[in-house]
Amino acid sequence: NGSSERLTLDAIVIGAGVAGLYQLYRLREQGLKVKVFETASNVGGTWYWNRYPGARFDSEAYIYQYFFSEDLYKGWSWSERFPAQPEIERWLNYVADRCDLRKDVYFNTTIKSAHFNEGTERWILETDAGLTIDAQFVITCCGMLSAPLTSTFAGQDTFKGQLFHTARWPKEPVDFSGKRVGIIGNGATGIQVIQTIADKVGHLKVFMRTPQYIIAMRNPKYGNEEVAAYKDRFHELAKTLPHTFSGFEYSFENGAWADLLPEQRREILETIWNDGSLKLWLASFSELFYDQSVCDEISEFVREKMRERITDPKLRDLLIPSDYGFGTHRVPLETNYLEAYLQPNVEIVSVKNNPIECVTPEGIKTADGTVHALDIIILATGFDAGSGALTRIDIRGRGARSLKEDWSRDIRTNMGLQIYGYPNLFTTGAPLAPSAALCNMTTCLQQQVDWISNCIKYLHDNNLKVIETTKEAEDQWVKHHDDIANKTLMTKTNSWYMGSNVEGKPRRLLSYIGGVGAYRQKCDEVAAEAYRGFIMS
Ligand code: NA7
Repeated sequence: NGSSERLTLDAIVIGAGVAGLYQLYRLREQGLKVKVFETASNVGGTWYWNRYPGARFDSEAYIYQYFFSEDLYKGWSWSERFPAQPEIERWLNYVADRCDLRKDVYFNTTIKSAHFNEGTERWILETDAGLTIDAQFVITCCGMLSAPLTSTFAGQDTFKGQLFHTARWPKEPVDFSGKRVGIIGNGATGIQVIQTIADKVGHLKVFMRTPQYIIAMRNPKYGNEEVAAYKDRFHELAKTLPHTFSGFEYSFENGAWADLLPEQRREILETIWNDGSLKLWLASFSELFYDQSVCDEISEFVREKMRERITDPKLRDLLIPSDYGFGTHRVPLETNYLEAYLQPNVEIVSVKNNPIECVTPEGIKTADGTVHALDIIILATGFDAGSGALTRIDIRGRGARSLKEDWSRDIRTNMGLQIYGYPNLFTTGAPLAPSAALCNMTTCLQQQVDWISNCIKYLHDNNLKVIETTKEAEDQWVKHHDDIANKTLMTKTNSWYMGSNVEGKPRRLLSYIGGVGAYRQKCDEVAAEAYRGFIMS
């Protein structure tokens, strides 16, 4: 608005989601003058934006939690094992209210640029509201999956009906009754939408390029007894979660695949399958991640489970994956997803060999020239993961180097916490740290926020003003990350984890896969050795 208001802060936090709220809490406790800037009109981050039908946790609610306050944990009662978005959004509002966080958040305000001033060694940030902020530290809490791919197809703006990306879903209810609806995308998001709206729409066309392996979500409701039982486990969970492979409750505890007889393996897989959670992926057998023959066997186990529910050979061909392995993509949890395709009003349009060409005023046009007439188009087409939220801000470090340009060549960080050339910029949920399903996000984000907060305290206690990673330490981390990643099957397939869903994006596994517990230990060691690999002045 052209005003030249200026705000001077010790620290600015970008984003008021799971990480940003806790980061604000921690830095305020440490006595810093800190404010959060948030594009949305309220707190919640992912859980504010993703209000599409069927959005819910794939993490058990009682572990997708803050563990810094027993009172906070025990003051909230979940209604089921994997609650839906409205309940999650209410919970984050409860956290904001209970910790009195809202007063330090600027809502409806987007950070457009963040430039490091080498003269003052401080950051200058500009908002879309014309506010200038001068801050010593910048902490990005922008989320791993928060930059939606909203403009995937030519002609989208010519469409006469309604068109929504799932991560920009309107607050007002969408009326599906009698409507011809098309959905593009059947990842974790698309699956949740499809199974939820199939019986509410007139006709549903699912434009499917790659079928998904699935895990049946078992989602019991919680009564007083279940709630009391998980609340009793607060200390145990707080102690164990940070040291597991994936920040979930479960660890690999079934022994080595090779030591077991086929019937023993089968029994273990059946037990885990019947429990229904990401455990089948993240804590059945670690060999799944790197041994092709184990991956093949577990893939066949899941295909068999899918075949039991889908008997029509044509549907089986369309819905059951055959050309990649289970767990090399994110595995979605589902409830009656496959059964949605048994309804007469639901149809699969395979776009594997007949890709979508464009959106027309009437609907979706495929390469064979067919125009599929639609009233509503849903884009469940995913995100520019990991890097997108940061490259959409004009971030400039030493020598005015641009993060967008740096990361257009190669996406690198030191432990996902700092980037060479960008002093006093800390990142959470960033590339090369464990995140998004390879970590239960609350576990990893709290650990990262704690590390950053402790680092800022260390600087303060030692009368230091600036911290930045050395190039060597960043190189070492990238190499360590790649060494582990390249042994896994995840790097041999295409998915957002590898950046392959965004044209031209440098290819690298975006999430650290060495394990959450191991990552934490490495971060702690660096801190204990007076921030080895970082220069402080
Ligand atoms: P994903 O997992 O990236 O899924 C995107 C889906 O959109 C996937 O099925 C894609 O098919 C499909 N897609 C994208 N572009 C096209 C085009 N041009 N044509 C056809 N189909 C297309 O995003 P989600 O939102 O489901 O999940 C992201 C993460 O959020 C999830 O993993 C959880 O961690 C939470 P493709 O597989 O590329 O053939």
